[in-house]
Amino acid sequence: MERFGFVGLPNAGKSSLYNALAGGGALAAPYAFATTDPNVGVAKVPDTRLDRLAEMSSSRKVVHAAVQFVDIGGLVEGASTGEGLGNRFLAHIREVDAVVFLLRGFVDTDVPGPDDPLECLRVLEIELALADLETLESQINKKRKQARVDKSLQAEVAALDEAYAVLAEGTPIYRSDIPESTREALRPWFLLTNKPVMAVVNVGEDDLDRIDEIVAPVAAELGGRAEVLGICVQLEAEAAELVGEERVEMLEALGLGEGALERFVHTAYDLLGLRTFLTTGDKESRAWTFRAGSKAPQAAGRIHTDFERGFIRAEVIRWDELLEIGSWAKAKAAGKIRVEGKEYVVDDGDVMEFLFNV
Ligand SMILES: Nc1nc2c(ncn2[C@@H]2O[C@H](COP(=O)(O)OP(=O)(O)OP(=O)(O)O)[C@@H](O)[C@H]2O)c(=O)[nH]1
Ligand SMILES: [Mg+2]
Repeated sequence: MERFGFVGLPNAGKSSLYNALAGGGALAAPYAFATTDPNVGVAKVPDTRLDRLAEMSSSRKVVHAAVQFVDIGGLVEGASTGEGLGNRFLAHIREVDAVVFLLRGFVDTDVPGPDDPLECLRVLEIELALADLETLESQINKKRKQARVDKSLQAEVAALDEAYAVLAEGTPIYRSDIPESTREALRPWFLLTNKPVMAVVNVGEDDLDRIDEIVAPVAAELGGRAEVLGICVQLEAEAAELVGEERVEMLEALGLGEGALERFVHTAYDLLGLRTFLTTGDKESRAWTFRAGSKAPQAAGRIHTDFERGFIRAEVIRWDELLEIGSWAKAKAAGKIRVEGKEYVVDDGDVMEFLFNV
Protein backbone atom coordinates (compact mmCIF):
# COMPACT_ATOMS: atom_id res chain seq x y z
CA MET A 1 0.00 0.00 0.00
CA GLU A 2 1.32 3.45 -0.92
CA ARG A 3 1.88 5.85 1.98
CA PHE A 4 1.60 9.63 1.85
CA GLY A 5 2.97 11.87 4.60
CA PHE A 6 1.53 15.35 5.17
CA VAL A 7 3.99 18.10 5.96
CA GLY A 8 3.02 21.71 6.58
CA LEU A 9 3.17 24.71 8.91
CA PRO A 10 0.85 24.72 11.93
CA ASN A 11 -2.74 25.54 10.93
CA ALA A 12 -2.10 24.87 7.24
CA GLY A 13 -4.96 22.38 7.30
CA LYS A 14 -3.13 19.03 7.41
CA SER A 15 -5.57 17.42 9.82
CA SER A 16 -8.47 18.88 7.85
CA LEU A 17 -7.05 17.34 4.66
CA TYR A 18 -6.68 14.06 6.50
CA ASN A 19 -10.36 14.27 7.42
CA ALA A 20 -11.32 15.16 3.87
CA LEU A 21 -9.53 12.10 2.54
CA ALA A 22 -9.99 9.54 5.31
CA GLY A 23 -13.55 10.66 6.18
CA GLY A 24 -12.81 12.14 9.62
CA GLY A 25 -11.05 11.08 12.79
CA ALA A 26 -8.42 13.79 13.24
CA LEU A 27 -8.62 16.85 15.48
CA ALA A 28 -8.57 20.02 13.37
CA ALA A 29 -8.32 23.17 15.49
CA PRO A 30 -7.38 26.83 14.99
CA TYR A 31 -4.27 26.76 17.17
CA ALA A 32 -0.71 25.74 16.38
CA PHE A 33 0.43 22.18 17.12
CA ALA A 34 -3.09 20.82 17.52
CA THR A 35 -1.62 17.57 16.26
CA THR A 36 1.09 16.09 18.46
CA ASP A 37 0.83 12.37 17.74
CA PRO A 38 0.49 11.48 14.08
CA ASN A 39 -2.88 10.40 12.69
CA VAL A 40 -2.58 7.38 10.43
CA GLY A 41 -5.48 6.38 8.23
CA VAL A 42 -6.39 4.33 5.20
CA ALA A 43 -8.74 5.29 2.39
CA LYS A 44 -10.25 3.19 -0.36
CA VAL A 45 -9.21 4.29 -3.83
CA PRO A 46 -12.46 5.18 -5.59
CA ASP A 47 -12.79 3.31 -8.90
CA THR A 48 -16.06 3.23 -10.80
CA ARG A 49 -14.64 0.64 -13.22
CA LEU A 50 -14.34 -1.78 -10.31
CA ASP A 51 -17.85 -1.00 -9.06
CA ARG A 52 -19.33 -1.69 -12.48
CA LEU A 53 -17.39 -4.93 -12.98
CA ALA A 54 -18.49 -6.11 -9.55
CA GLU A 55 -22.07 -5.42 -10.52
CA MET A 56 -21.64 -7.28 -13.80
CA SER A 57 -20.21 -10.34 -12.03
CA SER A 58 -22.58 -10.09 -9.00
CA SER A 59 -19.43 -10.34 -6.90
CA ARG A 60 -19.97 -11.25 -3.25
CA LYS A 61 -16.95 -9.17 -2.30
CA VAL A 62 -15.51 -5.94 -3.73
CA VAL A 63 -11.98 -4.99 -2.78
CA HIS A 64 -10.72 -1.53 -3.68
CA ALA A 65 -7.07 -0.57 -3.74
CA ALA A 66 -6.12 1.46 -0.68
CA VAL A 67 -3.73 4.25 0.21
CA GLN A 68 -2.42 5.31 3.59
CA PHE A 69 -2.16 8.84 4.96
CA VAL A 70 0.08 10.04 7.77
CA ASP A 71 -0.86 13.41 9.24
CA ILE A 72 2.01 14.65 11.38
CA GLY A 73 2.40 17.75 13.54
CA GLY A 74 3.18 21.20 12.20
CA LEU A 75 6.68 22.27 11.23
CA VAL A 76 7.93 25.80 11.95
CA GLU A 77 10.95 27.86 10.96
CA GLY A 78 13.77 26.74 13.24
CA ALA A 79 12.33 23.26 13.79
CA SER A 80 15.75 21.85 12.97
CA THR A 81 17.13 23.66 16.03
CA GLY A 82 14.24 22.60 18.24
CA GLU A 83 11.59 25.30 17.65
CA GLY A 84 7.96 24.22 17.96
CA LEU A 85 7.77 20.46 18.13
CA GLY A 86 11.30 20.29 16.76
CA ASN A 87 11.84 17.94 13.88
CA ARG A 88 12.05 14.63 15.71
CA PHE A 89 8.59 13.78 14.49
CA LEU A 90 9.86 13.96 10.92
CA ALA A 91 10.94 10.39 11.61
CA HIS A 92 7.30 9.56 10.93
CA ILE A 93 7.66 10.53 7.32
CA ARG A 94 11.02 8.90 6.65
CA GLU A 95 9.33 5.82 5.30
CA VAL A 96 6.46 7.27 3.30
CA ASP A 97 6.40 6.80 -0.48
CA ALA A 98 5.68 10.47 -1.16
CA VAL A 99 5.60 13.72 0.75
CA VAL A 100 2.54 15.94 0.56
CA PHE A 101 3.26 19.62 1.27
CA LEU A 102 0.15 21.25 2.61
CA LEU A 103 0.47 24.94 1.71
CA ARG A 104 -1.99 27.37 3.22
CA GLY A 105 -3.66 29.64 0.72
CA PHE A 106 -6.78 30.54 2.70
CA VAL A 107 -7.18 33.84 4.55
CA ASP A 108 -8.86 33.68 7.97
CA THR A 109 -7.94 36.10 10.74
CA ASP A 110 -9.22 33.61 13.34
CA VAL A 111 -6.57 31.09 12.30
CA PRO A 112 -3.02 32.26 13.09
CA GLY A 113 -0.09 31.74 10.74
CA PRO A 114 1.13 32.83 7.31
CA ASP A 115 -1.31 32.42 4.43
CA ASP A 116 1.01 32.85 1.47
CA PRO A 117 1.57 29.40 -0.05
CA LEU A 118 4.98 30.35 -1.44
CA GLU A 119 6.17 31.52 1.98
CA CYS A 120 4.92 28.23 3.45
CA LEU A 121 6.81 26.28 0.79
CA ARG A 122 10.01 28.21 1.46
CA VAL A 123 9.94 27.48 5.20
CA LEU A 124 9.12 23.79 4.74
CA GLU A 125 11.83 23.23 2.20
CA ILE A 126 14.48 24.91 4.34
CA GLU A 127 13.58 22.82 7.36
CA LEU A 128 13.54 19.55 5.43
CA ALA A 129 16.82 20.39 3.71
CA LEU A 130 18.40 21.18 7.09
CA ALA A 131 17.13 17.88 8.50
CA ASP A 132 18.69 16.06 5.52
CA LEU A 133 21.99 17.91 5.99
CA GLU A 134 22.02 16.80 9.60
CA THR A 135 21.45 13.18 8.55
CA LEU A 136 24.31 13.38 6.07
CA GLU A 137 26.70 15.17 8.43
CA SER A 138 26.34 12.46 11.04
CA GLN A 139 27.18 9.72 8.53
CA ILE A 140 29.29 11.03 5.72
CA ASN A 141 32.70 10.91 7.43
CA LYS A 142 32.13 7.40 8.68
CA LYS A 143 31.21 6.27 5.16
CA ARG A 144 34.25 8.05 3.74
CA LYS A 145 36.57 6.15 6.10
CA GLN A 146 34.90 2.86 5.21
CA ALA A 147 35.26 3.65 1.51
CA ARG A 148 39.03 3.97 1.89
CA VAL A 149 39.11 0.31 2.85
CA ASP A 150 36.17 -0.94 0.83
CA LYS A 151 36.38 0.61 -2.66
CA SER A 152 32.90 -0.65 -3.54
CA LEU A 153 31.51 2.10 -1.30
CA GLN A 154 33.03 4.90 -3.38
CA ALA A 155 29.97 5.37 -5.58
CA GLU A 156 27.79 5.73 -2.50
CA VAL A 157 30.14 8.31 -1.00
CA ALA A 158 30.12 10.25 -4.27
CA ALA A 159 26.31 10.24 -4.21
CA LEU A 160 26.31 11.48 -0.60
CA ASP A 161 28.77 14.25 -1.48
CA GLU A 162 26.62 15.31 -4.40
CA ALA A 163 23.50 15.42 -2.20
CA TYR A 164 25.36 17.34 0.47
CA ALA A 165 26.55 20.02 -1.96
CA VAL A 166 23.04 20.57 -3.29
CA LEU A 167 21.41 20.68 0.16
CA ALA A 168 24.07 23.04 1.50
CA GLU A 169 22.90 25.55 -1.11
CA GLY A 170 19.38 25.19 0.26
CA THR A 171 18.06 23.13 -2.67
CA PRO A 172 15.88 20.15 -1.81
CA ILE A 173 17.09 17.05 -3.68
CA TYR A 174 13.81 16.58 -5.54
CA ARG A 175 14.27 20.04 -7.03
CA SER A 176 17.94 19.58 -7.92
CA ASP A 177 19.48 18.29 -11.12
CA ILE A 178 20.83 15.20 -9.38
CA PRO A 179 20.19 12.37 -11.85
CA GLU A 180 17.63 9.67 -11.13
CA SER A 181 20.33 6.99 -10.80
CA THR A 182 22.03 8.95 -8.00
CA ARG A 183 18.70 9.60 -6.31
CA GLU A 184 18.11 5.85 -6.42
CA ALA A 185 21.51 5.22 -4.80
CA LEU A 186 20.52 7.64 -2.03
CA ARG A 187 17.23 5.81 -1.25
CA PRO A 188 18.61 3.77 1.67
CA TRP A 189 19.33 7.06 3.46
CA PHE A 190 15.63 7.92 3.67
CA LEU A 191 16.36 11.58 3.02
CA LEU A 192 13.22 13.69 3.35
CA THR A 193 13.80 15.79 0.24
CA ASN A 194 14.64 12.77 -1.90
CA LYS A 195 11.01 11.64 -2.06
CA PRO A 196 8.47 12.48 -4.74
CA VAL A 197 6.50 15.57 -3.78
CA MET A 198 2.90 16.59 -4.20
CA ALA A 199 1.96 20.13 -3.19
CA VAL A 200 -1.61 20.70 -2.07
CA VAL A 201 -2.61 24.35 -1.89
CA ASN A 202 -5.40 24.80 0.64
CA VAL A 203 -7.71 27.32 -0.98
CA GLY A 204 -10.25 29.32 1.06
CA GLU A 205 -13.97 28.60 0.80
CA ASP A 206 -14.56 32.07 -0.68
CA ASP A 207 -12.02 31.50 -3.42
CA LEU A 208 -13.49 28.43 -5.09
CA ASP A 209 -13.67 30.24 -8.41
CA ARG A 210 -10.03 31.37 -8.15
CA ILE A 211 -8.37 28.00 -7.45
CA ASP A 212 -6.26 28.04 -10.63
CA GLU A 213 -5.12 31.60 -9.98
CA ILE A 214 -4.06 30.79 -6.40
CA VAL A 215 -2.27 27.59 -7.40
CA ALA A 216 -0.43 29.11 -10.39
CA PRO A 217 2.48 30.74 -8.52
CA VAL A 218 3.20 27.49 -6.68
CA ALA A 219 3.14 25.50 -9.91
CA ALA A 220 5.45 28.05 -11.52
CA GLU A 221 7.86 27.94 -8.58
CA LEU A 222 8.02 24.14 -8.60
CA GLY A 223 8.39 24.08 -12.37
CA GLY A 224 7.25 20.53 -12.97
CA ARG A 225 9.35 18.99 -10.18
CA ALA A 226 6.21 18.21 -8.17
CA GLU A 227 2.54 17.57 -8.76
CA VAL A 228 0.43 20.55 -7.67
CA LEU A 229 -3.22 20.42 -6.65
CA GLY A 230 -5.61 23.09 -5.34
CA ILE A 231 -8.17 21.85 -2.80
CA CYS A 232 -10.61 23.72 -0.61
CA VAL A 233 -9.78 21.51 2.33
CA GLN A 234 -12.36 22.89 4.77
CA LEU A 235 -15.32 22.34 2.44
CA GLU A 236 -14.04 18.95 1.37
CA ALA A 237 -13.67 17.90 5.01
CA GLU A 238 -17.26 18.94 5.64
CA ALA A 239 -18.45 17.04 2.57
CA ALA A 240 -16.51 13.94 3.62
CA GLU A 241 -18.57 13.75 6.80
CA LEU A 242 -21.75 13.37 4.78
CA VAL A 243 -22.75 10.09 3.16
CA GLY A 244 -24.37 9.02 -0.08
CA GLU A 245 -26.75 11.43 -1.80
CA GLU A 246 -26.11 14.27 0.64
CA ARG A 247 -22.43 14.20 -0.09
CA VAL A 248 -22.95 14.09 -3.85
CA GLU A 249 -25.39 16.99 -3.58
CA MET A 250 -23.00 19.16 -1.60
CA LEU A 251 -20.09 18.47 -3.96
CA GLU A 252 -22.29 19.17 -6.95
CA ALA A 253 -23.70 22.40 -5.51
CA LEU A 254 -20.15 23.65 -4.90
CA GLY A 255 -18.87 22.45 -8.25
CA LEU A 256 -16.33 20.18 -6.56
CA GLY A 257 -16.89 17.24 -8.89
CA GLU A 258 -16.10 13.86 -7.41
CA GLY A 259 -14.48 15.25 -4.29
CA ALA A 260 -10.99 15.57 -2.84
CA LEU A 261 -10.19 11.86 -2.46
CA GLU A 262 -10.75 11.15 -6.14
CA ARG A 263 -8.59 14.07 -7.27
CA PHE A 264 -5.92 13.44 -4.68
CA VAL A 265 -5.56 9.78 -5.56
CA HIS A 266 -5.53 10.51 -9.27
CA THR A 267 -2.69 13.02 -8.87
CA ALA A 268 -0.86 10.78 -6.40
CA TYR A 269 -1.00 7.84 -8.84
CA ASP A 270 0.40 10.08 -11.57
CA LEU A 271 3.18 11.21 -9.27
CA LEU A 272 4.25 7.67 -8.41
CA GLY A 273 3.57 6.18 -11.84
CA LEU A 274 0.93 3.83 -10.48
CA ARG A 275 -1.62 1.97 -12.58
CA THR A 276 -4.52 -0.37 -11.85
CA PHE A 277 -5.51 -3.75 -13.22
CA LEU A 278 -8.66 -5.57 -12.22
CA THR A 279 -9.88 -9.06 -11.52
CA THR A 280 -13.54 -10.00 -11.48
CA GLY A 281 -15.68 -13.04 -10.67
CA ASP A 282 -18.72 -14.05 -8.65
CA LYS A 283 -16.59 -14.50 -5.54
CA GLU A 284 -14.70 -11.23 -5.74
CA SER A 285 -13.92 -8.20 -7.86
CA ARG A 286 -10.74 -6.43 -7.01
CA ALA A 287 -8.46 -3.55 -8.04
CA TRP A 288 -4.70 -4.12 -7.96
CA THR A 289 -2.08 -1.39 -8.06
CA PHE A 290 1.12 -1.82 -10.07
CA ARG A 291 3.96 0.32 -11.39
CA ALA A 292 3.62 1.64 -14.94
CA GLY A 293 5.69 -0.46 -17.33
CA SER A 294 5.25 -3.71 -15.36
CA LYS A 295 5.04 -6.91 -17.37
CA ALA A 296 2.40 -9.57 -16.84
CA PRO A 297 4.41 -11.77 -14.40
CA GLN A 298 5.20 -8.78 -12.16
CA ALA A 299 1.55 -7.75 -12.15
CA ALA A 300 0.61 -11.34 -11.28
CA GLY A 301 3.08 -11.12 -8.41
CA ARG A 302 0.93 -8.37 -6.87
CA ILE A 303 -1.67 -11.07 -6.22
CA HIS A 304 0.68 -13.79 -5.05
CA THR A 305 4.40 -14.47 -5.43
CA ASP A 306 3.49 -17.98 -6.72
CA PHE A 307 1.66 -16.33 -9.61
CA GLU A 308 4.87 -14.57 -10.59
CA ARG A 309 7.20 -17.53 -10.05
CA GLY A 310 5.01 -20.01 -11.88
CA PHE A 311 3.62 -17.61 -14.48
CA ILE A 312 2.49 -19.35 -17.69
CA ARG A 313 0.23 -16.84 -19.39
CA ALA A 314 -2.37 -14.18 -18.79
CA GLU A 315 -5.83 -13.76 -20.22
CA VAL A 316 -6.68 -10.11 -20.77
CA ILE A 317 -9.49 -7.84 -21.86
CA ARG A 318 -10.04 -4.11 -21.40
CA TRP A 319 -12.55 -3.30 -18.66
CA ASP A 320 -14.95 -1.35 -20.91
CA GLU A 321 -14.91 -4.01 -23.60
CA LEU A 322 -15.73 -6.67 -21.03
CA LEU A 323 -18.58 -4.59 -19.60
CA GLU A 324 -20.02 -4.14 -23.05
CA ILE A 325 -19.98 -7.89 -23.75
CA GLY A 326 -21.48 -8.58 -20.34
CA SER A 327 -19.50 -11.48 -18.89
CA TRP A 328 -16.11 -13.21 -18.95
CA ALA A 329 -17.69 -16.41 -20.33
CA LYS A 330 -19.38 -14.56 -23.20
CA ALA A 331 -16.19 -12.66 -23.99
CA LYS A 332 -14.27 -15.94 -24.06
CA ALA A 333 -16.85 -17.60 -26.31
CA ALA A 334 -16.66 -14.63 -28.68
CA GLY A 335 -12.87 -14.92 -28.81
CA LYS A 336 -12.44 -11.48 -27.26
CA ILE A 337 -10.12 -12.56 -24.46
CA ARG A 338 -6.49 -12.07 -25.46
CA VAL A 339 -3.81 -14.52 -24.43
CA GLU A 340 -0.61 -12.73 -23.39
CA GLY A 341 2.80 -14.01 -22.37
CA LYS A 342 5.72 -12.97 -20.16
CA GLU A 343 6.60 -9.89 -22.18
CA TYR A 344 3.17 -8.31 -22.13
CA VAL A 345 3.24 -4.80 -20.67
CA VAL A 346 0.11 -4.48 -18.54
CA ASP A 347 -2.16 -1.52 -19.26
CA ASP A 348 -4.24 0.56 -16.88
CA GLY A 349 -7.78 -0.84 -16.88
CA ASP A 350 -6.87 -4.37 -18.01
CA VAL A 351 -9.06 -7.12 -16.56
CA MET A 352 -6.87 -10.18 -16.07
CA GLU A 353 -6.76 -13.84 -15.18
CA PHE A 354 -3.47 -15.66 -14.69
CA LEU A 355 -2.47 -19.22 -15.42
CA PHE A 356 0.42 -20.45 -13.33
CA ASN A 357 2.10 -23.60 -12.24
CA VAL A 358 4.28 -24.08 -9.14
N1 LIG B 1 -11.46 29.40 6.84
C1 LIG B 1 -10.79 28.26 6.62
N2 LIG B 1 -10.30 27.61 7.66
C2 LIG B 1 -9.63 26.46 7.42
C3 LIG B 1 -9.43 25.93 6.12
N3 LIG B 1 -8.73 24.80 6.23
C4 LIG B 1 -8.49 24.61 7.54
N4 LIG B 1 -9.05 25.61 8.28
C5 LIG B 1 -9.06 25.79 9.73
O1 LIG B 1 -7.75 26.01 10.18
C6 LIG B 1 -7.55 25.44 11.45
C7 LIG B 1 -6.33 24.56 11.40
O2 LIG B 1 -6.58 23.41 10.60
P1 LIG B 1 -5.91 22.01 10.95
O3 LIG B 1 -6.39 21.04 9.92
O4 LIG B 1 -6.08 21.66 12.38
O5 LIG B 1 -4.37 22.40 10.68
P2 LIG B 1 -3.06 21.50 10.89
O6 LIG B 1 -2.20 21.79 9.71
O7 LIG B 1 -3.42 20.10 11.14
O8 LIG B 1 -2.42 22.19 12.17
P3 LIG B 1 -1.40 21.56 13.27
O9 LIG B 1 -1.85 20.18 13.62
O10 LIG B 1 -1.51 22.51 14.40
O11 LIG B 1 -0.06 21.59 12.63
C8 LIG B 1 -8.83 24.69 11.80
O12 LIG B 1 -9.60 25.49 12.66
C9 LIG B 1 -9.51 24.53 10.45
O13 LIG B 1 -10.92 24.48 10.60
C10 LIG B 1 -9.99 26.66 5.02
O14 LIG B 1 -9.88 26.26 3.84
N5 LIG B 1 -10.65 27.80 5.32
MG1 LIG C 1 -3.06 18.89 12.71
